[in-house]
Order: sequence, then structure tokens, then C-alpha cells
Amino acid sequence: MPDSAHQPSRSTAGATDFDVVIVGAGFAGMYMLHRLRGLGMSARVYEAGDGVGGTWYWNRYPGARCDVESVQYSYQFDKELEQEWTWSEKYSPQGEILKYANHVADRFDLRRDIQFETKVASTTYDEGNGTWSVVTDAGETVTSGYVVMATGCLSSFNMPKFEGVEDFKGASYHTGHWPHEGVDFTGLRVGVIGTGSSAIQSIPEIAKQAKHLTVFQRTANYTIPARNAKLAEEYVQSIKADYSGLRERAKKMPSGYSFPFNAGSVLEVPEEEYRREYRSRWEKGGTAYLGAYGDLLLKPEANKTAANFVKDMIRETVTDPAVAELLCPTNIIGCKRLCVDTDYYATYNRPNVKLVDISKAPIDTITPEGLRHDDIDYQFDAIVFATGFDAMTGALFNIDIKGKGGESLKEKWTGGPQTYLGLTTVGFPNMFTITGPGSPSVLTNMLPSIEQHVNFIADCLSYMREHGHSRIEPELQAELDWGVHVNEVADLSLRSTCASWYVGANVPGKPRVFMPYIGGFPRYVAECERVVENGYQGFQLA
Ligand code: NA7
Repeated sequence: MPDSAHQPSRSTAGATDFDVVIVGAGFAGMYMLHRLRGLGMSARVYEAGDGVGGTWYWNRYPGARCDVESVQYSYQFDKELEQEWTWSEKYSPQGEILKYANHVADRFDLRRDIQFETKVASTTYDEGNGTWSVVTDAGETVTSGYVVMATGCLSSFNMPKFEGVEDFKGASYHTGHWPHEGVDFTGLRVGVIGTGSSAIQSIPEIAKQAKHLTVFQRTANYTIPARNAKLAEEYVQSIKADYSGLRERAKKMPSGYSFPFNAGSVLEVPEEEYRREYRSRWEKGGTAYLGAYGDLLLKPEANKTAANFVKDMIRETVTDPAVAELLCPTNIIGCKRLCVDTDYYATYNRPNVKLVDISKAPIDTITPEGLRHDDIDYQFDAIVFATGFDAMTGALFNIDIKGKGGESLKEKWTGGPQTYLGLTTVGFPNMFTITGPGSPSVLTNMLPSIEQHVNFIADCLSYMREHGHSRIEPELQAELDWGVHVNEVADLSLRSTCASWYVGANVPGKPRVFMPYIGGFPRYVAECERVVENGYQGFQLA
């Protein structure tokens, strides 16, 4: 039952419990709430966790940190907030980002409108009233004029169906759902399944504690050293002295993230020169490695130059040549999301770490003592599943969302997500998705993308109120055209060509569709602005 602090207050419109229900209290849900309050609208946020922070609340595995530099992975809507908060490291650790989220929640007094430890089970659109009915897992039902899905892109963790998993006698963990009290692996035999970003960040930390660590790798991944460091006081001051300049430079980048980017072609540069450039970026660290040349994600032969340099670095770092070869990825660099690490490859030089190739044969079964692969039995005290997320649509499908005519979102998107601007979908009036599929989202710095979406939604609701509208739904043609455009730009990039979570390949049965919009942040923002200037072109307002 809901506690009394959360009894519904009347909405400003009077016909529903709230003007808006927001699902999720991560960075998207928190800022959405703040903007709605500014408009004098009533809102309730439902959050499954017992605190704010979203992905940073759940992903507490050892070594978890952001792969975007901290000074840019932050809100920019409030200049005082920007000045008063000081990041301590180049790439902030999970704990510091969570602290920041809590600071924001306190500073803007957000908690009083957030109902924690409550999942939304279903939302149903009532065509007669033009309202949404939202039912929680506690059985509470509230009505609202609008629903905003701030459910996150990487929030529904992916647990593949391994046979025998329930029989394992040791402890098992998923990186995306880590115990809050932390895990001490000291003296334990540990198995890690997966070698994506979460594994690449946690493996060096787990290896330091464990008696022995075995890593099961299906696909080798590219990772660039983070070169993480404490931020010098002078550097922080220089950023704060011109924060708006930094934000403006970032907004002009396709990724919404400011870093040194060279638009030229690597294919016109002598080998000696481009290798010098790759080395310099490898030494500086981070995903800016891929900003070395403009055609790295467009032409396979260009991509190879950057990929080969990383493979050379792997061979230089890892002392056992056979292990080094196993760690060398065979696919396009940057096709799967490029990872950023601290001592990942060097960890395989430790005597207590073993790499097992499972690319040719999958894990047979989890056993009570560990797991079996290729007729070999491995014994573990703990298994870590670093198997990623049901990205972008998983969290939405965990809610039974029903629109006009009782159509479910899951059914509508059986063949892949269909959206207008990644914000709305036909048949689901007055429902918005923050950083939904079909928007730049995971291909960009999430914080500015979240803010841009929240501002779009808040401005739209304000416009509707001013013009006496209470219903918004995209036009079918606008949605179809947007889908064609999203696919067209995806086809131009090498990023759409491999089995990544961008295309849903990591979840068996998920349709293979490149979900985020790869046309770049500036182009996307310009498109949203054009839509607004033309009186919300492509939307039906009633
Ligand atoms: P990822 O990047 O999706 O990585 C998941 C890893 O788990 C990856 O190596 C997968 O191999 C592996 N995996 C998944 N299913 C299986 C099964 N059934 N058997 C063996 N191995 C499996 O998730 P992360 O959490 O690391 O990172 C997600 C994002 O979070 C990251 O991109 C950053 O943006 C932050 P595969 O590659 O599919 O062969």
C-alpha cells in the first residue's frame, strides 16, 4: 500500500490525480519532475529502487565508472549547480555519480514527489477521457493526463538462460544488479561471463581480490585505457570559468561530447603519421581515440588502421602470445560500443587470471560447483554474469503499456521500435519516451540528450496548455518517414553492421534493428527545433 506521504494530490487540471506520471527517477525522471514543477504541473515519479540515480543506482560492480569525462557528464540546466559541484576524477566512479544524483534530488527537493520501491506494472490509455491509468506493483492506481517514460536505455539487465543456473551452490551476481553492500571476492575462485564494458571495468578489480579468476569470452572487445586521474584544482577552475563555452562546443559534436575530433580521412595520411596520432590518443586515453579521423566509422579500410593499432597494443601488453591473440577483436572497432578501462589487458598477465574462449562452443551448463564448457568442469565460489542489458526497449516492455484500442506497445514494436523522433509513437497519445529508440540517446553523452528531450517535452506541454490542447499524438506518416530516415543514416555507418546491443543482437529473439538515431546530436536537435517552429509538425494536437 502507498504510504500517506504519497496520497495523490489533485492535478492542476482537476480531472486526473496528476498532470503527469513519470516512470523512473534517474537523471531523466529527476529533471523532468523539476521542469514540470516549474510549469506548475503536478507530477508523481515512480521508482523501483529505494533511491534516485537510475543506472548509477543499480550498477555498483567494482570499477564501475562513466566513460564520458565527469565535467561533461552533468546537468547544465542550472548554472549554480554547475558551479557548486566539483568532480574529483577525470572519469567519475559510480559512487560519486550517485552522490551527485542525490545532491540534485536534495537541492531541488525532488524526493517529495517520488514514490520509491514501487514499480509501474501497467499503463493504459483511456480513449474516452483522454487520460492514462497507471497501476503499480503495490496495486495502487492513479490517473494522469500524460505519462513520461524515463525508464533508461540500459536499465533492464540481460540474464541469458543458462541451463542449471538455479542449482549453483556458490554466490552469483549480475553486474547490472549489484548488491548495495558490495562483494568481497578475497580468497574466492571466481568466474566472469562476458567481456563487454561492465566486465572490462570489473575484471581488473575482481582479479586483485580473487584467489583465481576465469573469464569466459564470447567476443573480444576493443578497449582504450582511461588514464583516469584526480582532477587538478586549476583544471576544474578553468572548466567552471567557461562552462557555457564547453557546453556549446559539445553541442556541435555528433556525440554531444566535446573532444578533439579530426574530420579528415585517414586514408590520405601516411602510415607513420596516423600511427603517431593513434599513439598520442592511446596515451591520452578514452573514447576520443575514435575521433582521430572522420572516416573511421564509415569505411572498413579506414577502420582497420585504428583497429590494427589497438591490436598491436594488446600484443605489446599481454605477455602470453596465445592469450593476446584471443584478446584481439576481429570485428570493426567502434561497431560495438568502444570500452574504456584501467589495466584490462595487463590483468591477463596475472598468474591468477585465465581467459577461456567460448566463441566456438557456448557454455554447456552451470553446475552446482561452477560451470561446464567444452567438456571441462570449472569450479567456482562465485559467478559474475556481466551479460549486459536488454537495451532501449527492455525497460519499456517490462511495463504492460496499452494505447488506443488496447494495443500493447510490445505488440506494436514486434518488428522493432517505431517512433517519431524517439519521443512518441502512434497509437499512444500523451506518452513520451525520454531518450527512446530513434533518438541519439546511447550514441551521445546521455546528460545533454536527456536535457534536450526533457526540455522538448516540457515546452510541448506548456505550448499545449497555452493553446488549449490536451492531446498529442504523432501522425503515422511522420513516424514512417522518421523510421526511414533513422534506417538510412544507420546504413551509412559501420556501427550498424555487427551483432551489438545497438541492434538487439545480445538478446535471443529480439528483432535486429539499429535502435538509436546515428545522424548526430546537432542534426537531431535542429530537426526537433524545426518541428517546433512549424507548430509541432508531424504531430496531431487536439
Ligand atoms: P555488453 O556490452 O552487452 O556485454 C555483455 C557481454 O556478455 C558481452 O561480452 C557478451 O558477448 C556477453 N554475453 C551475453 N550473453 C552471453 C551468453 N549467453 N554467453 C556468453 N556470453 C554472453 O554489456 P555491458 O554491461 O558490459 O555494457 C553495456 C553498456 O553499458 C556499455 O556499452 C556501456 O555503454 C555501458 P557478445 O559480445 O554478445 O558475444
